[in-house]
Amino acid sequence: MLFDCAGKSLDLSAPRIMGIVNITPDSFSDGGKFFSRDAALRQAVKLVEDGADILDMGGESTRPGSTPVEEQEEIDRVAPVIEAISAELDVPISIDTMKAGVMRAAVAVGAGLINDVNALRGEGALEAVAELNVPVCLMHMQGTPQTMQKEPHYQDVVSEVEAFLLERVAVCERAGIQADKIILDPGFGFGKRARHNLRLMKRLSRLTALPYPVLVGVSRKSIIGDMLKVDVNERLAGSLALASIAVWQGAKLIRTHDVRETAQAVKLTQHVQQVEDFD
Ligand code: 8Y7
Repeated sequence: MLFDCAGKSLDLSAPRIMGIVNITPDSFSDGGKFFSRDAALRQAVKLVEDGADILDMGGESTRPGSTPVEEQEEIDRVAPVIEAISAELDVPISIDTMKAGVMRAAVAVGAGLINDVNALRGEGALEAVAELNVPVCLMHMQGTPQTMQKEPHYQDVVSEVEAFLLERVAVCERAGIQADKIILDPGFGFGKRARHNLRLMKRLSRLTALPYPVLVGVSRKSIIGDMLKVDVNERLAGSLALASIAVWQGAKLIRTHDVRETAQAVKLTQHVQQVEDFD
C-alpha cells in the first residue's frame, strides 16, 4: 500500500486527500498565463497547508464540452508549475493528463503519479507509463469529454465500470505496468447520468473489494447539483457527504477542491470505522 511516486511516498493504507490544482487559463477570471501560473503555485501551497497528501495538477479541462488542448500548450502550462511545486513542497504530485508527451514532460520535472481520465487509451500512453515506472490512476469514462454527457447508456453500470477497469488493468500488466502501481477510479460524472453516479456510489464497495486502491472524485460535481439543485459554489456539504460515503466503503484517495473540510470529513469517517464496539 506504499506507493513510490518518483521518490515521494504515498501511503494508501489509510484514506488520503488529493488536492486539485487547475492550471487552465479558463479556470481563472483573468485568463492570463502568468496569473494562472502564480495562482496555481499559491493554491498548491495552501492545499498542502490544509492537509493535502498529494496534489493533482491539470492543464486541460475535462469538463463536459470543453475543447482539447494541443500537447505542447499543455506542457507549457503544467511543466513550469510542477517544477516549482516539486522543488518547494514535499508532497507527491499527480499529473492529470491523457497525453503521453505531457506524462513524460511532467515526470521529468517532478510529477510522480499519472492521473489519466482516459485510462491510458491515448496514443503512446501505456508505453509512457510503463517506461516512467510511476503509479497510475485508471479512470472509467464512457465516450470522450466532448461527447460523454450526450447519451450515457448502461445495462448495469457497476458491472460495466468494473469490467472496463479490470480490462484496462490487464492491458497495463501486459504492457509491463506492475499491478502494485495501479489505482482505480469509477469516474463520477464522466459519461454518467445522475442515477448512474448514485448507483456507483451505492455499490462502491464492489470496486474497493478489488486488490487496487480506489480513488473517488466527486468534489463539486453535477451529481450534487442534479440532486440538490445547487450551483457549483454551493456544493461543499454535498461533496463532503459523498466523500464520507466513499471512505466508509473503502476508498483510499479523495480528489477534492476543498482539502481542509474534506480532511475533516474523512477523519471523522475513519473514527467511526475504527471505534471499538464495547468498552
Ligand atoms: C476526476 C479526475 C476530474 C475524477 C480522477 C472535475 C481530472 C472534473 N475528475 N480524475 N479529473 N477522477 N482520477 O469536476 O473523478 O474535477 S476533472
